[in-house]
Amino acid sequence: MSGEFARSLGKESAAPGPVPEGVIRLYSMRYCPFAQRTRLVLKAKGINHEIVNINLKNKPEWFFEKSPFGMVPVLETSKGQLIYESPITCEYLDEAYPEKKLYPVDPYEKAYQKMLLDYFSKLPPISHKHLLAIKNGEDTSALKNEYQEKLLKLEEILGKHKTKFFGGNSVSMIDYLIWPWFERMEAFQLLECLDHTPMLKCWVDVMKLDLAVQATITDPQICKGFLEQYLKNSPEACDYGL
Ligand SMILES: N[C@@H](CCC(=O)N[C@@H](CS)C(=O)NCC(=O)O)C(=O)O
Repeated sequence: MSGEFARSLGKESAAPGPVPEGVIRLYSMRYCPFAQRTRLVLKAKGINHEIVNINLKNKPEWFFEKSPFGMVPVLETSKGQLIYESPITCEYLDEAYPEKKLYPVDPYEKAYQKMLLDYFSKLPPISHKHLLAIKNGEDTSALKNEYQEKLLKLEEILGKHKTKFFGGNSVSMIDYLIWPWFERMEAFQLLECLDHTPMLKCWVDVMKLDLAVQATITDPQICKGFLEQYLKNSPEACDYGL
């Protein structure tokens, strides 16, 4: 496994060569929460992979041949197949590498995790708006309340199921798919929203013990530093801390 902490490739870079047999490549960015989903799944399943970091503020032209919208994450196989959109990359990995399945086998349970993901997908845009509002010196209380309210529904689910994780008593796909935004709550200045959701707070604590989470976690202060640079559109943002 290589490339995780490598500097990102920018406009002036040459496209990397073909993906070696027996390896899968991930085009990523060290601070991207969507790409972290894919990195979590790669780690959790112990898949042999390499990472190519992309400078999203100074993208190489060749990257648009890998990713039509110029976004990470994208997976590339040794056959040249390209897979993008983070939930799709994660599901692809779970099916292409079937040992240690992360999605439940039961069709309803799997559908349930996808419905939960659909619900969760309303949260990241709120946290992003919250960050921009702070940057612009605006009042953020309404956004904070909205975020907190959405978290209550997740709290309700944990309470109803009486399980440590969202898919049962061990970690599964849905936990990894939503984790990156919980890791960033401090950097997004939303941590206090967890004060009203004690079971969710416990879930955060147990997630921090997971080895894949530990392997991909970023210190909140470093994440804050990155965000400041990213919001300023600095071409150095994606290599912050290197
Ligand atoms: N819906 C996409 C979102 C991915 C995404 O927003 N990635 C961001 C980085 S965190 C990106 O590539 N941004 C580049 C751009 O918007 O130009 C997914 O789930 O994979």
